[in-house]
Parts: sequence; C-alpha cells; structure tokens
Amino acid sequence: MVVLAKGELEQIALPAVHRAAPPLADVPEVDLAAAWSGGVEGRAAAARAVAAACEEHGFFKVTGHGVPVQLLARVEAAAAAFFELQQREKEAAMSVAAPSSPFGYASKRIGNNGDLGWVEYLLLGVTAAGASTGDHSADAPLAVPAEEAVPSDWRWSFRDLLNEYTVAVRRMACSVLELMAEGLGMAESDAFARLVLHEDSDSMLRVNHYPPRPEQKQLHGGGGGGNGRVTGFGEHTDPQIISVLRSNATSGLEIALRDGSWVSVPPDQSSFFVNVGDALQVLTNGRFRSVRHRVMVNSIRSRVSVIFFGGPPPRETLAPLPELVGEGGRRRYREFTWREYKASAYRTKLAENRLCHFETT
Ligand code: GA4
Repeated sequence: MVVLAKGELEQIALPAVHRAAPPLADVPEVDLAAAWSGGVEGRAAAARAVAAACEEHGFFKVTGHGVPVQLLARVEAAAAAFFELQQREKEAAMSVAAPSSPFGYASKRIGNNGDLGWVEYLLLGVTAAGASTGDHSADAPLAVPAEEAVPSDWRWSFRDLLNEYTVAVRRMACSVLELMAEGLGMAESDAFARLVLHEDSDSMLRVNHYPPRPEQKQLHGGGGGGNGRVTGFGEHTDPQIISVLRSNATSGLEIALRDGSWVSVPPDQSSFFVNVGDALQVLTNGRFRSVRHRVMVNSIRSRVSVIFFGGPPPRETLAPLPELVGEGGRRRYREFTWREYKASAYRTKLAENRLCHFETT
C-alpha cells in the first residue's frame, strides 16, 4: 500500500485558489470523416482548421474519427472495473513493472518530484506493434491484475482491449498529424506522423481514474464545508508530440488560453480531444502551441480518461523544421534529442515550463 507522508493528502486536497472556470464556448472541432471523404477541397479545409486550432489553442476536438463507439465503451467499462478492484489487487497488478520504471499503477503520486493529485492511474509503454506493455517486451503482460486477483481471462481481455484501442487511436493520431503538416503547407505530409509511426517511437498509454470529489470534512480533518475545488491532475503541458484523450461523460478537463485564463472543456464521450505537446511546439518553431491543461475534480461522478501520448524515438533529433523557420527566420529552440528532453522533463515538477531550457537566446 502506498502510504502518504503526513501532510501530503492535505496538499492534494487543499481547495485550489482558482475559481470555477467558464466553459470554452467554441471548442474547435475537426470532422475527420469529412476530411477523408470531402475530396481535395474538404481535406484542405480540414487541414486549415486543424492548423488554426493548433496555433490558437493547441487543442481541438476530433469527431468522425472512425474508432468504433463499442470499442470506446468496452475500454471505459474495463477501466472502471479495474479501478474498482481492491487497492492491493491494483498494486499487485502492476508489480511486474521494474521498480524504477515509470510504468505501472499508482495512486495520488504523479511523477517522481513530489506532485500529488486526486487521481489513480495506469501508465503503460506502447511497443511498435501498438501493444501496451510495461517493459517494452512484447510478451510481458502488464495492464493486468495479479494471477489470484481476478479470473485470468479477464486479465487477458483487458490487456488485449487496451492493445486494440492503442492501435486504433495511434492510427487516428497519425491521420491528425498528417492534417497538421498539410495545414502548415509542408512538402512532406508525414513529417510529424512518421515519428509516431517509427518502430522505436516512445509512446505511452495512460488510463486515469478521478474518484468523485472527497467530502470536505475528509479534506480538512473534520473541518467545515466550503466549495473548494480539488485538483485531480495539476496544470502542465505534455512533453510529447501529440496527446489524444477520450473520457467518459464527466467534466474536469480545463485548458489555459493564450491570455492565461482557464476554461473548462465540456465532456464528449463520443469524441477525442487532441493536445499539441512540447515536441510539436519545437518542430513548428512555436507556431503550434503546447497547451497547458489540468483536471479538476469538481463533480460528484467518477471521471475515467484514456490518453495516448505519441512521442518520437529516443534518438530522434528535434529542432524547428527549416521550412517552418523560413529563410532568415529565427530558430526559437536549439537542437536536442528526445531522450535528452524527456530526461530533463522527468526532473521537473508538473507545472514547470520545461521548454524554456531549450530556447535559443
Ligand atoms: C505529463 C504527460 C504524461 O502524462 C506523462 C507525465 C509524467 C508522469 O506522470 O510520470 C510527468 C509529466 C507527464 C511531465 C513532467 C514529469 C513527468 C510527471 C512529471 C512531473 C506520462 C509524461 O510523459 O509527462
């Protein structure tokens, strides 16, 4: 069992100082089906819409994505069933992960630098075949509870389901990355997608569960009520190229706009939400914005979300792409490898600005 040090729980549960965020009125939306079937014009329009959303918010909704709704529902149900297991069963499920590995099941602790949130989660590596594993070896089952915890067919089906989901979402993420490149008018439409499709791509799958907001008396050791909001996952940007999120119908996701104000994103269980990550901000020389986001536990309902993070191979050199810098243009970031960036990111606290260390002066 993970025992929190004295004071840690209070730190998570302290009502955030910020007020409830107003809903984002016009969530940019891209219909992939229309992009695929709309001929040259339809595709160009979708590509322009994607690029505009990435420049303005670094965030948009994807509809017409072609991922079967039944698959989404099955993943959601299986994830909910996993999180309903006893704490010791969930922890045992992940004991196959190397102790030093960031992969596995965890509760409340985020990363290694003291961040806490009102969340429990599974973090899984994704292999080239799209299979989610804990240690990147093809036959290490990871997203599964321990032998004695649940019937073995259940364990295997959860793992298979996550694999099926990962394959479908990665394919969709790459279609979106192609539209991004087209929207930027790049000569090669696979300039971004090829990094995530690469057999050494460092991608991940995260399954989050935000239990309903705790009672105020729990938060303050029996103290009075109040309407304080509880942070599920603190504000941050994602280090990777692209993140593709799908959640159940429970609210909680918030994004920061250019002016620094926060807006909430109305949930939509049949769509996906795409975040631009730090690596894509670098490749586009800052044209696309790595969106700062967070999850607030402000509901009486559980929130379950599944996020695919598409990353480049560790050895890949990242730098602003010359055609996006333009002749005589200024490169805003120096060159670095994804391995270097990730190591640096993992040394930071969640809310830190990780890209500033890689900016040119
Ligand atoms: C944010 C995006 C992904 O969830 C993640 C997170 C990672 C973790 O939970 O271990 C990090 C966070 C994320 C960025 C900074 C570091 C690493 C927690 C943290 C404090 C899996 C990722 O790749 O980076």
